[in-house]
Order: sequence, then C-alpha cells, then structure tokens
Amino acid sequence: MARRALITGITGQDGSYLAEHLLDQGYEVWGLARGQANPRVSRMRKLLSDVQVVRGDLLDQGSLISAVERVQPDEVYNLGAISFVPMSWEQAELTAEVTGMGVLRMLEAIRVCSGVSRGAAAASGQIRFYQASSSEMFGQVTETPQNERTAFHPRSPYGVAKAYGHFLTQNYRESYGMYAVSGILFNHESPRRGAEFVTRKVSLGVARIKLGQATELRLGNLEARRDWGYAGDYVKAMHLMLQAATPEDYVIGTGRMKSVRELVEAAFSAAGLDWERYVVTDQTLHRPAEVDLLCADPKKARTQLGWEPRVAFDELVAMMVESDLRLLTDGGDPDQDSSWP
Ligand code: NAP
Ligand code: G4F
Repeated sequence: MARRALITGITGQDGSYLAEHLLDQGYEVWGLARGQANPRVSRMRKLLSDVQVVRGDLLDQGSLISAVERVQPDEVYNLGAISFVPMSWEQAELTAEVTGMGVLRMLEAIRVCSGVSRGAAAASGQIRFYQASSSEMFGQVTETPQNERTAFHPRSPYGVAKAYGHFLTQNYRESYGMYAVSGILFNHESPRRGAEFVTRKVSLGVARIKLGQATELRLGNLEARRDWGYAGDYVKAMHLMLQAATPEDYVIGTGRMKSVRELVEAAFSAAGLDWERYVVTDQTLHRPAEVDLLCADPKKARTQLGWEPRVAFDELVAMMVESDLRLLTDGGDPDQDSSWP
C-alpha cells in the first residue's frame, strides 16, 4: 500500500515542491485547502493533478479533525501559515491564530484521531508530524552560525508565533510520545516564490526593467543578510526528517550568507544590467524590528540525514531571473503565479 501524506499549505511554494517529491516517492498525496473559491486551489489542481484535496482551515479545529479522519495519513506536513513577516505586524492576531495556534489545532487533530492521551501513549505506526519552523525564531542572533541549540530571540509577531509552534511540537513529543519534528528552515526560494518576498521581488523587478516594463526597483534594507537556498532541495529534508528512526529537530540551510545588496548585484548581472542605475532604497520598506543576519549550521542534517543542498546561490538567482524573463515575455501574470511550470 502506498504511504499517505497530508500537506497543509499545499497551494504555497513548499507545498508544491513537497507534493511533487512525495508523488515521485510513490506516496498518495492529499492537500488541505481552505476557502470557498480559492483561486490558488484551482491553479494547484491544474499543476498537481495527482494531489487529492481535502477542505480545511488551520483556524477551524473541527475541519482538521475531519481531514485527518478522512485521509488517515501516515505523515502530516504542516506548512500552512501566514508566512510574510511584514504582514505579521499588520495582522498580528491573525498571524498568532494561523501560524501559532494552527500548530496546536493540527497536533490536537492528530492526537484525538490517534486515540493518544496522557494515559495512552502513541503506538508504533502512529501518524508522523512535521512542523515548518523557521530561522526567524533566532531573530537577533546570539551566535553565528545558528544550530539546533541556539537560543531564540524572535523579532516579529511571525517569529514569535513560529517559536510557539516549535515548542509545542517538542512538547507533544515529550508529553505524549508522538512522532513530531520541527524543521528549522532558513530562507529558501524558487521561481514559485511569492512575489512579496525579496528574492522574487528582485527577479521580477529585473525582468520588468530588462523588458522595458519598469525603470526602477524600490527596496528596503540592502544590508540584511540571509542564508538563501533552493526550495526543491529543502523539501527533501522535510521528508528525510520523518523517515528517521527517532523524532528530532533539525536546522536546514546552506551555511552561507549573502546580503540583499549581493542578491541585487547577482540578479541584475544575470540580465546584463548595472543595478546601481535602477535600485532605489525606500525607508517605508524597512521593518519595525529587523533580523540583521541569519546563517545556518546544517551539520546535524548532513551527518544524521545525509542531506545536502545542491543548488548554489548564483545558480538560484539566475534560475529565478530567467524564469521571470520567460514568464513576462510570454505575457504571464506574476500575481497569478503563472511561472509555475
Ligand atoms: P507560502 O508560499 O506563503 O504558503 C503558505 C501556505 O499557507 C499557503 O498554501 C496558504 O494557503 C496556507 N494558509 C494560509 N492561511 C491558512 C489557513 N488559515 N489554513 C490553512 N492554510 C493556510 O509559504 P512557503 O514559502 O511555502 O512556506 C511553507 C511553510 O514554511 C510556512 O509555514 C512558512 O512559514 C515556513 N517557512 C518558510 C520558509 C521559506 O523560506 N520559504 C522558511 C522557513 C519556514 P492559501 O492559498 O489558502 O492562502
Ligand atoms: O524575503 P523576505 O521578506 O524574507 P524573510 O523576512 O527573511 O522571511 C522569509 O524567510 C523566513 C526564514 O528565515 C521564513 F520563515 C518566512 O516565512 C519568509 O519565507 O526578506 C528578506 C530580507 C529582510 O531582511 C528584509 O528586510 O530582505 C529585506 N528586504 C529589503 N528590501 C526586503 C525588501 N524584503 C522584502 N520582502 N521586500 C523588500 O522590498
């Protein structure tokens, strides 16, 4: 019998790559999708026709219990979240509910459906749970690079909500013996990245300028540094984490940092353009509290899971610029995410 996976956040960047990876591995894949007429669901259905859809919302406990009962998954990947950091200041309560409390609701759905309680520990063959935790939890970093033992100092309501989900995942593992792991992933990008995130904003901006559709690109803090990798590599780590004999948490990243300025230089240069002629810095795009730098120490994932990132930074940037040049040349609409293959 094929193993069965349930993915929340199926319409997002990581949901799409993870679904493809699990289908390649022979899984039966189900995606949790919310909303009455969510256009991202029909787009996802077209592109991932082998994924089955179950309705549900991380805000609605009953819907998650029904989804787990219906799908009877072997593995649950909780990728659903409000994931754009600036939005978490504008809608802090909603972020806490979806990105934080959503983890509690998903864990409770699994616990209730598995018959696990304080008196009845999880049995073998139990549902395995992956939580999409984030390097944003490290925030104002206390050491560099950051590993699984580095202290958290989140700098946004998003980072705080993710820290809650992370500790709760550990707590359900310790309290109930559930197979629950937290993957602390550093920034990962692709041509499917939402247009609001800086890498995609830059690749789209470069493509528009190159094609004569724009004359400038407005950005915030160019000095922030991130550890950027390729999403297609990172979803493989999620899957590997749930195959390990014991449930543990892992940091996933490349171990290399680049600044937003270096990202911009690489992207404009990939299109044969001089960035200094086009980039305008805009104070209104700075954040109330910035995360200045993030850099992973992925040694544990390398040694225990055999995981390695394959796509290097320059290759990733070139891939995104080329994809957006093709998308815009073909008349695609980036807001509809039509750069999906
Ligand atoms: P994304 O593209 O923004 O996708 C977010 C997903 O969450 C979408 O499918 C969205 O569905 C879903 N969602 C939002 N509100 C929901 C709700 N109330 N109920 C159910 N689903 C809901 O994010 P991503 O880049 O793929 O990231 C996946 C996960 O990894 C997120 O949890 C993110 O916080 C975390 N993460 C990402 C990175 C990164 O660099 N990409 C790094 C570390 C951690 P709709 O289509 O319905 O809106
Ligand atoms: O691309 P970003 O918006 O990603 P951020 O805030 O690092 O968060 C992403 O990665 C996290 C993992 O560390 C995830 F958990 C989270 O869900 C998300 O996927 O911004 C990156 C950096 C920031 O320092 C920001 O200040 O780029 C800087 N930046 C400069 N100008 C900009 C801009 N960011 C955006 N989005 N737009 C700008 O114009």
